[in-house]
Amino acid sequence: MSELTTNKTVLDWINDKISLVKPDKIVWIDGTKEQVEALRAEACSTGELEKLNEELLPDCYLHRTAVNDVARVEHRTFICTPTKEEAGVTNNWMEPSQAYKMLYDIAADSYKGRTMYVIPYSMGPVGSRFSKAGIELTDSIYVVLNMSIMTRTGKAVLDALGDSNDWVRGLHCKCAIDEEKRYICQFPQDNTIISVNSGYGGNVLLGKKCFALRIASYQGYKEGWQAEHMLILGLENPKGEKKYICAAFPSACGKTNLAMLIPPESYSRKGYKVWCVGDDISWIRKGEDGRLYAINPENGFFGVAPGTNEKSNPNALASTKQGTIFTNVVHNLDNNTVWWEGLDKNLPENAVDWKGRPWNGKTSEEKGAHPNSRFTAPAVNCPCISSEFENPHGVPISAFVFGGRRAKLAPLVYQSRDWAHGVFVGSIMASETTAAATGAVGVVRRDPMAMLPFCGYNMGAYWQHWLDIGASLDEDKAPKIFNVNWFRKDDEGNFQWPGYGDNLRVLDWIIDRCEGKVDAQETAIGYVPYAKDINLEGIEDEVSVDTLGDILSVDKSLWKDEISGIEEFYAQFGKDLPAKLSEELEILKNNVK
Ligand code: OXD
Ligand code: MN
Repeated sequence: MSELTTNKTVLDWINDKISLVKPDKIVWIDGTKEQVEALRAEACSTGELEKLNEELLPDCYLHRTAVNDVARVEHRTFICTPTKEEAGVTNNWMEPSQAYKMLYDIAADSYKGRTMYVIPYSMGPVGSRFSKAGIELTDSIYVVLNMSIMTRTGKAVLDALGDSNDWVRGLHCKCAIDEEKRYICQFPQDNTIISVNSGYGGNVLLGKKCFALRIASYQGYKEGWQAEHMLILGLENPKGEKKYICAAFPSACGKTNLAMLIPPESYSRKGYKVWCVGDDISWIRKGEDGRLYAINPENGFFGVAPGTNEKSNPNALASTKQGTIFTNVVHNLDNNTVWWEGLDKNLPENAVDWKGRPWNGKTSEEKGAHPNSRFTAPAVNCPCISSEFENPHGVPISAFVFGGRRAKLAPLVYQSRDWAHGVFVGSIMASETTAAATGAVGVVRRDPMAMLPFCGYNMGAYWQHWLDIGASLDEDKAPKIFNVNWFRKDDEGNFQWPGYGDNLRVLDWIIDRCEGKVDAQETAIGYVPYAKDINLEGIEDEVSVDTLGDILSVDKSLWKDEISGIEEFYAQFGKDLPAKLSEELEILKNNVK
């Protein structure tokens, strides 16, 4: 098949990679349905995909990865900048020429006997001023089909790119899926990503974490915008007014659930609605009116399957009913559908587990789906997808929300005093580990802005970038910054807040604060709601006014302990820590005295 562009920078780079990996055949992905269909058929003929029940799950497929290749590999992820300083203390670093040599040695001849797929893709709607193009070369049809869901692909992307050199190079080689030679390397200065020896989504769908966060965060730093690990949701009130919130949480805090929240009955009855613009990544820029606008650069959801069900997230579940690729879930042979732990009580008995072994949900001791099994679902399937999803200008942001899992420390919600304090609040974000994640429960993991594994440059410079963005905004136009904690526990270890849809009650207060409609009490850590201002209509039996008072309380003695943790965390940044953040820490210290 012939080349789809005359862009010399594109063709030269591809030719160079062809002579490195030596494919038997080259296929350009043109973005047509016919090509996707043909590739699906080919993947089914080799067993790479299995077609699921066409009536129950039309156009849906199942894939299993190698058992040693089921998650992102942070310890094998590198930021390859000329100096270690540019990558900063929170990233693994490799010197670029050394990294290229190592990767090219691994990649050399690795496409022999295989096909090279050339995927032109756009992060963001094609033609939007927010959007950026990428080209991923891969030897995996699974990658092509996932990228076709997660991004906008095909000739239109190349047409929009024209002969520009502003595009991100991505080379993916499956090689032998050897975990000892698995590397995910980002070269921010070269707009380049190289991923070898993996076939798992987060390592190989190069548009997502590698480009839209690691490379893009660096592009944003250089070009005056932001790439953040944030969902975007729109909250519509009964008057039809929509306000948009961007929110960042570490993994296992329910980000996809919040992005697709179903309002409680007492709210939906009055006409409140929640619209999903994105569930994982935001690209944010200043608009002509001086406000910040955000787009979701993705085109689909790469969600964790286990725990997704009719109650936890009916919108996500509905999104998976068509055109979806399931990875490492249970294959129910009775009706040729899929299942995972936490889907429903109908445990399949005649099934195949994620490792491809016969599995009986009623008798097996082992889990059937991998805990990190995934669905790759088109965003258009989502019943609550926002009408602004494709808006090339993005949506105006009223509030940034940070959060984590803290049993006692952080109140249900608090607002920062101002932008710089808000950046401090984001920088000290942390979550306590759950039993499911590791053996050790309650260990505090710092994950500033949920960007620890995704910031493509020095975290200190990233914080300074946040501070600089704030300084460039008029105060009345800058989004307000909040922190939430859905996970407060009583002394018996029970969650005190119902979470899920009821989190809307907190978002409602946040929007009221943004509009200056409600007072708050100033505490040592920021503004906390008066209990009377959190609407408990319909959950008075579940959450008493006393309980609400409890989860809104700020315990200064706990914050004193927290300060030691923050100091220890900050210490590693040395001179890279912005002075403003040290000042904010001093203010907090004084406030909790
Ligand atoms: C994700 C993650 O998969 O943050 O989105 O790990
Ligand atoms: Mn994520």
